[in-house]
Amino acid sequence: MKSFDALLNKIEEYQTIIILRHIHPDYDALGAQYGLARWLQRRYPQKRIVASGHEPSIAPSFLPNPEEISLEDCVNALAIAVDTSNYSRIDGKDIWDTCKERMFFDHHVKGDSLTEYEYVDEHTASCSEIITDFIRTFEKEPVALEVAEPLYCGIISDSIRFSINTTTAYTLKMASYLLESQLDINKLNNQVFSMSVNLYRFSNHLREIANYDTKGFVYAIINKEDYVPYHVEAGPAKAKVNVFGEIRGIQTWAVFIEEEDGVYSASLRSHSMTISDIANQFGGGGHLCASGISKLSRSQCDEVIELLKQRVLG
Ligand SMILES: [Mn+2]
Repeated sequence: MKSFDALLNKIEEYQTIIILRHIHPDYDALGAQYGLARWLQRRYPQKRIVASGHEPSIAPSFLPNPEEISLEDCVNALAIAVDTSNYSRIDGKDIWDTCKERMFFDHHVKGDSLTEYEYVDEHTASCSEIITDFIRTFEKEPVALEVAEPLYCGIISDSIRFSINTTTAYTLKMASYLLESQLDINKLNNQVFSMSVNLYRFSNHLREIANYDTKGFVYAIINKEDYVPYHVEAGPAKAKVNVFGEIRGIQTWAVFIEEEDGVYSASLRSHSMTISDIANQFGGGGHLCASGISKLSRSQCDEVIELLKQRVLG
């Protein structure tokens, strides 16, 4: 792991710097990406700083879609990936592969060793707070609003409004620093946590189809016919896993969503019990108490459910 000084020195060597995020970007990935890109653009107006990737960004009213860059322009550039240290999860692997050197900032359980220019702290609630700390190290004044807003959204999104046990004094210190930029907290909370009527109604349906038979454990199998009628996408539908965390006495909860015919992806959550090892057994990963798995068959979903059940029943 490199110091922030060493990482900034490396950035300063390059004229073109391309910042990438993970596939299916969430607010933390986007917050870290745009927060870092906008800060670098302001600090080094003579450099070309590009926030890139191939998938559209969520909430396009708030953040722009990624900028396309030709691979020719990547040859002498530095690539920086945020919110992932797994090669397979980078949105823009062609860009990453083509760039001259690579760097990443992440807060997941460490994945691949992609480059020596890395900063990984799996004990932070969000990658956005790492980027905030990085910026704060070199910045005496509060940052511009356009830098602070995406970073703050990333922090409140991954820490679920400072409510899960990954939230630390460090998280709040970083948020406090961003607040010096005169953020509109209410506006940003609405931006991240409000939802369409369709998604709201889907989340009610999700509560209805869930299985509550095991004390302390709730799960739902979401088939296409459960979310397609609500006109919601699989990604936002799966993210509604969080509704089960509100149940008193719940320890572990999970959703399994059908993405293609017969192929499911899962989100596993717990308040404090480690569940990432179960995700690892099926090729998934993430955080100790918040993990994901992709490409599960329907019968593998049952296997995961059984393991979670056993974990809860101890
Ligand atoms: Mn994250």
